[in-house]
Amino acid sequence: MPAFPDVQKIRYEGPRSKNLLAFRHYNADEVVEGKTMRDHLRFSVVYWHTFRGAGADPFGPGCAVRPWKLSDGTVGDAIERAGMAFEFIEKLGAPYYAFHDRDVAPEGANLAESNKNLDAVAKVLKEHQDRTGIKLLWGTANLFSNPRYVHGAATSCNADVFAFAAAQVKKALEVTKELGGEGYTFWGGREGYQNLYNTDMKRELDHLAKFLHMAVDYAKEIGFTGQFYIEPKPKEPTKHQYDSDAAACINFLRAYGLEKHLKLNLETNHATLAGHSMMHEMETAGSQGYLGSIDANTGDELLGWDTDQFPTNLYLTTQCMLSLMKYGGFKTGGVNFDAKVRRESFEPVDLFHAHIGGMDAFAAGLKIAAAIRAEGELAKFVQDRYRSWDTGIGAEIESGKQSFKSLEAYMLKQGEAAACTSGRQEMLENLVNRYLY
Ligand code: XLS
Ligand code: NI
Ligand code: NI
Repeated sequence: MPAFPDVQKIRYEGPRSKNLLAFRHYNADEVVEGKTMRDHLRFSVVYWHTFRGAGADPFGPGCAVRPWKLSDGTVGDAIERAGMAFEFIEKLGAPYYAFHDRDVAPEGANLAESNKNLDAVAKVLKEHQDRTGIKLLWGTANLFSNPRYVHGAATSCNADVFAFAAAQVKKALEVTKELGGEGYTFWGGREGYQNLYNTDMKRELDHLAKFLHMAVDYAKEIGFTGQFYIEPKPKEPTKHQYDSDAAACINFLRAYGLEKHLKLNLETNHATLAGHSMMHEMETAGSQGYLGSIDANTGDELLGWDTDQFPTNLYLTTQCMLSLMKYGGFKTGGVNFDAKVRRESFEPVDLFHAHIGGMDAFAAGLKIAAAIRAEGELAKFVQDRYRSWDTGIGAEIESGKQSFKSLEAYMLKQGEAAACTSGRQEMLENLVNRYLY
């Protein structure tokens, strides 16, 4: 039985369309800068919010109406839900999806049972993938919901919990490989602290690194060649998450010899929780060669927690696409909608409206960014701003031909630095606006 009998395949109808169940900007086959929109954006639907989220908040349970069972239920329920999930993704026309082990299959009474459940559902997922051509962007393991993870997983004070988490990730890696997953993400669910009086931070960080090394080793052993990602987030659920932002993650990876094995999966709402813009996080990662994938969503500026809303802001998507294209686009990652509909949007069709809006906002962002890049004014301004480094003293500093001593001699002769020019922030903001309307 179809889950969405009233919704047909979502089509591109162009910017003038008034059909709210059609794309106005996302035209999968349209070529932008020599690549189709499909290949630029690599949209992905998340299993957790979209097929398991009921809309609960701290004041009450969720009230989402879904054609599938939202609670864990049996393996049979999970298999039925998988069919409906693929119906949704196929009608939406997203080429990818992503999941945690426990999103797709119910946890059993013990590890062996949980693994068996996962295998049974993975078999069905594989069939749906083969039938529809929808691919797995990345897999991951839920190392934060079960009470055993109360003090974290890889950073738990309890070594047995570390061992359980390792076994769970081992299995999740095998399943991800089996399903042809193009990546595997580590989000440090409860890897952080609530209170430093009871925390040995150094030991916890050492353990986290050990855990990631074990994952890398095991991937090699089984021939899983997908990209590993670490997903920065500064807080929630813990007061301080160790993977707090892009810069902290890159430092951690380099400090523990993991820099060749992981890239970052950046999320907009996590960036804002860290006091950064998404563009800041993308520039931080991109400039250091760590830009892997993005979890597309947005927060609410009046609420201030990880509300994971669908992105509709064209400034945000334009900035994301400008940064992404500057660093050469996705190699393995994609635009993954780690986003959920509001508790009040409880009808099944709201899932379509939410994803259509997010996809259209990113497609428009892509076109706007491409237009800005084609004109080249912004890039030229930046190039010009640094022109003192292209020749003369600047070029000599960059190429290592100068020292403090020689620079003192140079300045003693000059007497004063050449005059600075305006940063022209307002002019550039106006320039960007020109492409938006
Ligand atoms: C939570 C994270 C999570 C990861 C996957 O805030 O965004 O959903 O993306 O574990
Ligand atoms: Ni995320
Ligand atoms: Ni989040």
